[in-house]
Amino acid sequence: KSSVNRHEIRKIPDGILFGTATASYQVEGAWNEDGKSESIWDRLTHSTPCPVKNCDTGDIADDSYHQYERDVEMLRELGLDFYRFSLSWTRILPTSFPDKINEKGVEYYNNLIDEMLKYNIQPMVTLYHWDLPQKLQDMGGWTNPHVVDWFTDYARIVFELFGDRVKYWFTINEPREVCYEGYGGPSLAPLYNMTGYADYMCAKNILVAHAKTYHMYKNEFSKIQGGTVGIAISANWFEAESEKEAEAAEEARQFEWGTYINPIFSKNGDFPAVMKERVAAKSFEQGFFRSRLPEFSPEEVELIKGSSDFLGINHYTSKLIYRNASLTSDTYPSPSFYDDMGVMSYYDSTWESGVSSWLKIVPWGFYNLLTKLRTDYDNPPIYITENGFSTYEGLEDDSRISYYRQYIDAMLDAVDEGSDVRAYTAWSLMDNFEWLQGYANRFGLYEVDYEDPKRTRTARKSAYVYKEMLRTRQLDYHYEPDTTLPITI
Ligand code: PNW
Repeated sequence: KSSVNRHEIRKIPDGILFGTATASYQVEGAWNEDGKSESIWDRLTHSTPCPVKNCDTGDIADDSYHQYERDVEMLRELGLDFYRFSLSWTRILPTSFPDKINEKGVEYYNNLIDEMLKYNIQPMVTLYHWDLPQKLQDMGGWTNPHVVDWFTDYARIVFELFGDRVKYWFTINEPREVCYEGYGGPSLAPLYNMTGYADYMCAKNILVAHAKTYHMYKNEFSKIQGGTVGIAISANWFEAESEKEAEAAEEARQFEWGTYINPIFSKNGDFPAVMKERVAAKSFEQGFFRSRLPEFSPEEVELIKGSSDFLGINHYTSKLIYRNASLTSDTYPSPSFYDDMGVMSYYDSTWESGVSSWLKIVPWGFYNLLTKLRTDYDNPPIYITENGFSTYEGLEDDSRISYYRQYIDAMLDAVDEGSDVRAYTAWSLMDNFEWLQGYANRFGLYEVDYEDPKRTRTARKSAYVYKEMLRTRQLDYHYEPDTTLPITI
């Protein structure tokens, strides 16, 4: 564990870019307008009984489809270097395939990108942030190996349409959540709930799709367009409960994010060794004829290795890890991802919590994560693609301000020791559709009024603080904004 330095006033090194992020389904609305077709989140939120808290849907969400000018105005109010947003596959390609390009959808993204560039705010664009075309899901979605072609075809269209202006690309947002929460567990669309099989199939396919997209860009677009391509991987910190649990904690890290980081960023590539051995051994024990974890061919290992210009990290919180000697098949269903991993986790009861029960404030975990990534993967360029805190409604969000200050402070500790952090992204620009939690949990620097058909956005106190931090390039724990004054450009 590190003791995070709490400087009273801390200089933020030049060169780190600052921005905020959102995702298409969480903010756009206009779910069936202008030719957009159905995604897995449209299907899920429209199903009965409604699976989302308060039966919320993203049908209208923040109405960003009609309010992109206001969104860009907020980026300007904050003084951001960049804005990270994602594209809706079904808005651009309503058939899922490249045979029909939806001009209205393309126009929306052109407008958004051009409006940002007018004010020198760089677009950082995620190709896939969870809203798969329903039609592709009907054919197995990320568990079908053909998804590699479906995804690279879509990516090609996107590079052709927007690559003249977009220089930062992320292929996939959080493969771990797509695969585990969507196909393994029951907490994201398409709610497959087939852990131990479907999550692993998805993991393989998503990594191959990512790598092929990366190489396509490098081979066919980068010379003309000159952009960079990476991926955004969720990586929380897993700390050993005590010294004797060091090995258990390392296994948690390898299963939880090594699955996706190791194949791309390690020297030898492939899934982590401990994971391959463990899942194979368990599978044979359980009577399978082969490992439930699909293998990469040697060619695929090479294809995936090094297939990112930078490592995007979404980081929110930390957990404590121990191995329970009496871990039985009742602890976790068997087979399952967590049974394969074979360790227990919990939150220290003294850690302060956000409104999301999983979000505990543990800034030193962020420092430990960045330190580990630097030493284990030869100091890759890192973009913090998400970091943020949830509250209920209300403009006075001191807990969010405190979270941001402590996490950025911890990040700068790692930077001082050599971590190559190039960008920091606050999640989120504004409140939005928080997946199965609906609109109850709020992550925004700006509050969104969901009672108001216009979805009016109002700066929270944290927006003032973030703005001042970027303006002065200083982290100041004592700065108090005057929120009676409007936030202006
Ligand atoms: C992110 N965890 O996911 C998503 O990328 C956003 O769309 C979402 O709104 C945001 O978090 C807030 O929930 C997470 O393991 C992935 O702690 C993993 C975790 C948390 C959030």
